[in-house]
Amino acid sequence: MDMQRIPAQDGTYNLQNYEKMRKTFSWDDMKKHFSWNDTGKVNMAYEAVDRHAENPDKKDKAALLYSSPDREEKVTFGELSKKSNQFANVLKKQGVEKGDRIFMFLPRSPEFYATFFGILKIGAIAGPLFEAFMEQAVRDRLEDSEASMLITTPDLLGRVPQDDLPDLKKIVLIGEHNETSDKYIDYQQEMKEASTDFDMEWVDLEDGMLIHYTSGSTGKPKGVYHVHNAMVQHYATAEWVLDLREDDVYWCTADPGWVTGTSYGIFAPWLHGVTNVVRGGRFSPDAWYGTIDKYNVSVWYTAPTALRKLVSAGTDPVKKHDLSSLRHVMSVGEPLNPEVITWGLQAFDLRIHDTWWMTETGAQLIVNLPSQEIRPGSMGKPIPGVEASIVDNEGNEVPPNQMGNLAIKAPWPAMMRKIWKRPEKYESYFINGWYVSGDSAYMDEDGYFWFQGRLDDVINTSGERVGPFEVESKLIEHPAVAESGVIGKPDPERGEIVKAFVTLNEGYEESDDLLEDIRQFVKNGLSAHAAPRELEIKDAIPKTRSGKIMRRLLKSWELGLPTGDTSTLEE
Ligand code: 6R9
Repeated sequence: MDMQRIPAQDGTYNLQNYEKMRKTFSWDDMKKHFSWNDTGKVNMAYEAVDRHAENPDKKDKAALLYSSPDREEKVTFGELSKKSNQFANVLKKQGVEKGDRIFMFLPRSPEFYATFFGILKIGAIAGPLFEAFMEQAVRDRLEDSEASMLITTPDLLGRVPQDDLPDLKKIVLIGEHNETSDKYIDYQQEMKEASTDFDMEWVDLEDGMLIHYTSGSTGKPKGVYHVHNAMVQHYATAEWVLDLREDDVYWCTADPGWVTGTSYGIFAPWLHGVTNVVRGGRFSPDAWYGTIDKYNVSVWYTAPTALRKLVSAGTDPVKKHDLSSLRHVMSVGEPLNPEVITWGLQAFDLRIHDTWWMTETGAQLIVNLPSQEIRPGSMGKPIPGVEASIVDNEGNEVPPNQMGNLAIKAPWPAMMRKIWKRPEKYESYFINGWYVSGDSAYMDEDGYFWFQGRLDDVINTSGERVGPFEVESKLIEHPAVAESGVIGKPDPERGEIVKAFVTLNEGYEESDDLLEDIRQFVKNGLSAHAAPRELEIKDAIPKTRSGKIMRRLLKSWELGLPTGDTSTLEE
């Protein structure tokens, strides 16, 4: 094991004494920071937006600094409060009620944030989708959630299923369009007519706020359900882990279709009234460094896949920009390679702080804090108020340095409260009082956690979770494909890539055109990140006697590893 250690950065931090805090902290202490602790009136939209809009010193402060290649905009807390009130009124006019699922299929834009908080203000549940989704991915999520309304743009409308979704009553269109049916609601028109005053729907801490769909190893994507109570942990981790201060300019590069883009791209900074940078458009090293330079970003939360691309672009683009505003850098989504940390020290003269958590956990759990030593390759230690451990398959803790299931003692404030409509799925995460993450890891003698891999077949490609089952299902919809098996194959830049094996139906011959056609079919049906980067034709797909695809065997073959126990392999 690499025993290189990087000492804490000099300076004072919001959380200076981790060990002491860990011993004395209780979540009840954190609740005192919220007005609902006294008033009993709860809504995330109040704590993240309206509270600042009501504060004369804060209302004209920039909440959002938005830029994309063709648009630039500043939105203050006061403006965001009014815009989201207007949208809440638009929803009210349509009869939207507390608990309804309102889905969002939008590019990153100022309208995203106004409509998002409008949804929360009326007590409905927001379901943000990745802009990159294609029709099948959008359909699966709208169908399962029984969403009654979708907010999208005319550009994306072509990927919205228009039939067989009986619950989907209305579609709000943001932008010029020619739709005439009363199924469509014109955003500009309705917003113009809507009042900027709205009576917030006060909800219970345990009421639903947000659903993020995520992939598992079997079945369709599952709806991970989060409640308003999660704010307690977003607030705490923004203070300790993001180390946010009043005058920070914060940039989280994640898309709000991903939990990082909501928990840390929306809630964490705004619960503290901190200015939040949002960038539309594609990744390029110049554009990213340019964003830090232009807005004087001081706290930056990004992902290994982007950092690895920055590393390969070298230090020349770094030198072209003034990055001296940066004070604190963090990463999430995949293992953070020690080389990337070493590079961060050279390029920015800063440590890059790895953080570990999941869609299901709602907020950061295991982290590297600025006041602590970093052991490159380690995810760090649990935040105060959270107990993490390594357990065996029966939920018994194992000694240090022994590999097992990375597990968290339930509950914690931001934990999912259900899997939408699948109680048995939700229950299956918990063993013996532990939430079992599906990751394997070990803990060293000093309490640092080290990630080892996924225990299931879920693929992590460029930080995006891809379920092999979804891709396999799509592949066999192609007329040429008889059977399919999908694995994650290690890749230096993307972490893993999606590799698919297929057998062909009678009458089809292998050709480059056919392979490309199958790839495109998945891309157009699901999304670009789910499309197999490698596709191989086989005579047969290995399966168990009960008919389950043996992905592990495909992977061993692919990597030239021993195949292990194949006793259940079908003849
Ligand atoms: C927030 C988020 C969760 C899975 C998780 C693990 C992987 C996340 C990581 C990490 C190693 C880290 N993962 N952070 N692996 N080191 N710091 O990523 O949510 O998309 O649900 O993914 O991602 O495998 O189980 P989500």
